[in-house]
Amino acid sequence: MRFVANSTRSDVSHSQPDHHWFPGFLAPPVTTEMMAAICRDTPWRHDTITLFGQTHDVPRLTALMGDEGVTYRYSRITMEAIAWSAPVAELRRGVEEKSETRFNSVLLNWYRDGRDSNGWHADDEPELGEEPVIASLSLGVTRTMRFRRRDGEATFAIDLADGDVLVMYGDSQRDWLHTVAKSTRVTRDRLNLTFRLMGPRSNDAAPTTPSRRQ
Ligand SMILES: O=C(O)CCC(=O)C(=O)O
Repeated sequence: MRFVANSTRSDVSHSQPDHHWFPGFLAPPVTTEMMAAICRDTPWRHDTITLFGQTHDVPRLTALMGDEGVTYRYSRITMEAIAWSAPVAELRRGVEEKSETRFNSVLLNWYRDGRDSNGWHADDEPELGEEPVIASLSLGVTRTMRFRRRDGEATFAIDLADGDVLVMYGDSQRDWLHTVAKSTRVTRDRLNLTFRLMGPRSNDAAPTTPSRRQ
């Protein structure tokens, strides 16, 4: 894989989540080939979620890959990690090198078109620990990721294009929520992989903040 050198590092400030953006970290044809292989070969889940007494399909397809024994629970959905596939393991190596961070799992989200989405939430489940570093790789059509501070004092948005990596640090999950909203303009699909380091969940407690997603 060939990786780009340019990137944008945020200032640590109140107005933006602490992040490092590597636009075009991967380029076509690698992105296209990787996306096709992963979408074709992954055993996708289509979970349902119950919020406020109503049950809905999760508006995207998902999968969790990782080291043996990794489990992730969000919004009352439990995912046991399946083994790393060869292309995803290769992407992990590249993303770990770029972010200088080790990851033991990845949550894959396949947005089939603009009707698919990811609701407002933070990745703040107990197994992620405090102030986790999360690296997000996007493949396929560009989608906007929006952030809003939990205290309502700032918003921020970033267009994530094919091959971009966004590394989120420290305050990104603690002080901010994020979403990928539905868009009638988007007619093609996008694959997003968020690499995480997950520890065991120390108890069965729910997350301390109401950061549910749909
Ligand atoms: O699709 C994205 O860029 C965001 C994914 C996300 O928020 C998550 O997996 O927690």
